[in-house]
Amino acid sequence: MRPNVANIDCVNIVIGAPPKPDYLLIDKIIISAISGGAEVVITVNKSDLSTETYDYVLKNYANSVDKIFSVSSVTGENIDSLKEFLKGKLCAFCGQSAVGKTSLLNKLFSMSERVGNLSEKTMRGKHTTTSSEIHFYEDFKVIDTPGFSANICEVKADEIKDYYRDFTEFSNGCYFLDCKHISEPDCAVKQALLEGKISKDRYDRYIEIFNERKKEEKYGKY
Ligand SMILES: Nc1nc2c(ncn2[C@@H]2O[C@H](COP(=O)(O)OP(=O)(O)OP(=O)(O)O)[C@@H](O)[C@H]2O)c(=O)[nH]1
Ligand SMILES: [Mg+2]
Ligand SMILES: [Zn+2]
Repeated sequence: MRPNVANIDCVNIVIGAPPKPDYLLIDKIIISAISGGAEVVITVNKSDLSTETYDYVLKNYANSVDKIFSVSSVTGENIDSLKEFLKGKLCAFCGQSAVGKTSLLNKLFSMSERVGNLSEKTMRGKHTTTSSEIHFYEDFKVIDTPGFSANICEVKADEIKDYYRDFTEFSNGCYFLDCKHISEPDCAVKQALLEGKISKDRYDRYIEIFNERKKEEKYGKY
């Protein structure tokens, strides 16, 4: 998968607005990470600029990932808690270009890897880090990866639902054992959605990813 990483304990999805978060990509990374047996955390960087993104992530992802951090590589806010969490694990930092993956690693481990700029016109990153690199520091093993936007979800459409922890806490109540929570009757996940217990954004993107994967399974990826 792109970027190429293997045998990791943990995936740290870094978000940092700007650039505008691509939640579809984030949901795909979560599916890949959980299906691969890795722990998954979201680190919302750039807390010095705004807390809006962090508020959204808390509201929509609290039941979907193992942990959520709000940090700033500029002010150093919560860098210590993130560091404590990373201890003893092999953790890959991933996410869009220019969210601050390399900046965070520099702050965490006093490194001086090259960081990039936001392109002013598009407010998107320019892929400053170009290949995955592993760094070792005492009890820490971290992988910096290039920002990416490729389709990284390789899970079969019908199995994607198993990697939505926010759904699986309700799916015992579905009438059908293999309910995909789309058009089946007596679906406890859709009921929870109606009651506001599941994020509508997460559910809508689930349908989008499901349909995308179905299409790929039928016609191939490209
Ligand atoms: N305000 C603010 N800016 C930050 C913070 N962290 C990083 N930046 C800025 O965000 C831009 C991108 O940082 P990088 O660390 O290069 O981002 P990256 O995720 O490694 O990007 P790629 O290597 O392209 O994938 C730089 O201009 C940083 O100075 C932060 O906590 N606050
Ligand atoms: Mg980088
Ligand atoms: Zn269901």
